Amino acid sequence: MFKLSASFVALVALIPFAAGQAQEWGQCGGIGWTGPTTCVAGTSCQVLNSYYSQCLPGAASTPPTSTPPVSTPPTSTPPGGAPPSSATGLNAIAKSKGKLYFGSATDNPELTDTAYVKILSDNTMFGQITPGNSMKWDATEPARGQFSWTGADQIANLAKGNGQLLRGHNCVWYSQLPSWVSSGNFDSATLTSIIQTHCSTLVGRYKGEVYSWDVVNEPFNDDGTWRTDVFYNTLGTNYVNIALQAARTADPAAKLYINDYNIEGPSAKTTSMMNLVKSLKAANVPLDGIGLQGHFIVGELPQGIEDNLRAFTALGVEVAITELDIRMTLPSTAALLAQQSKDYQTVISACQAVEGCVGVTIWDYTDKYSWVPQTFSGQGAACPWDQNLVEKPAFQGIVNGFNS
Ligand code: 9MR
Repeated sequence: MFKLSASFVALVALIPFAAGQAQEWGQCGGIGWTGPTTCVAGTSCQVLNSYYSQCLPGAASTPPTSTPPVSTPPTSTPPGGAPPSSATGLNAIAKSKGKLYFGSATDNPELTDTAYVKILSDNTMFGQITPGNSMKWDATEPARGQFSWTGADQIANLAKGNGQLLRGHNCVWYSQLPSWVSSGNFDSATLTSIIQTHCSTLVGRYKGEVYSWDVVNEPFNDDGTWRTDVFYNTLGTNYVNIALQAARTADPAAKLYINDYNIEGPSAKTTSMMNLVKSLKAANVPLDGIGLQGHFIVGELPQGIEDNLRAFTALGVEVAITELDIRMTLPSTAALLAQQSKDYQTVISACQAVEGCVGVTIWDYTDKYSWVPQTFSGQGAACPWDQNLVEKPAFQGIVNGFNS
């Protein structure tokens, strides 16, 4: 049975209450929001989507509203529903088709590229951004108790200024983890405290600004066994619980996700992730979503993405495609680009078809700044925009996917 609608009912039953005034750029409403619903002078509360209203500079173009309509959670298009969108920006199209956002990852070094930033900042194109690196542990707590926010703040402020949702990425991950954590030989009580401090400080800093957090990233090996990192080796599976609890306390309104790759279709890893969702839900551990990263190869998509997304949502979580890119062996050819366009369309249409798939994030929008060539020798061209920031056939594939 499909259970997500029950959780939406629970969500919309939460009645927001006023608690002072939100600051400029602060959140002022949205499903599940329990903070302030009015804005400081000179700003007005604008509904960006059903989950997020924000205090934006200037007077309201529509009457200030404390909360968005809560009776219409994001849903996919009903069968035979909305006609193809005439909007041209991918986020505008996604929203017109009932999704919460279409977004992109970005990274700090790229933000000096004005042509790049201009496209990234167009919130009809991208309604959400994810920092590719600057909220990770090595960037935010490079030494124990010493927090560093320069890069993370830059991207959080960019999202605010652009009126874009922010996905936080991430609290606990085996990679880009400073050696003071991975090689500290801490006992379980100390490592618990270290996780709690890190997650609550990180999530707390952006309280009210983040739509969803990848609280735990990549906990499983591809064979479905737990990844034996310092967290698992010291605390067993309980580290997941510890991180999620700390994040919930630090920002009760943020959606808390576990995020992984190779869980987009049926696999041993997918089964393990579904079992984890079930056990966390059964234990009342706070968990709202599963992120399916979506790092794919042209012509090699897993079968059954739509059914798989639906199977996750049936466990009572929302889902999102969080890091989509579809790489190829270089050089790119017309045939490869055409197949890539079809593959983007397949992934987007799977999310479009599933109630509870809230949005799609591409892992940067341009080949100019993709992570792929540095990691996979001889491969690349994975993004919908090319090296020169020109849209590729994949762009139309995304449009077609939302219109399917
Ligand atoms: O895009 C990120 C890249 O710049 C980093 O070098 C890399 C290091 O691990 O991480 C990349 O992002 C990863 C993300 O955080 C988690 N899923 C896989 C992504 C691609 O490696």
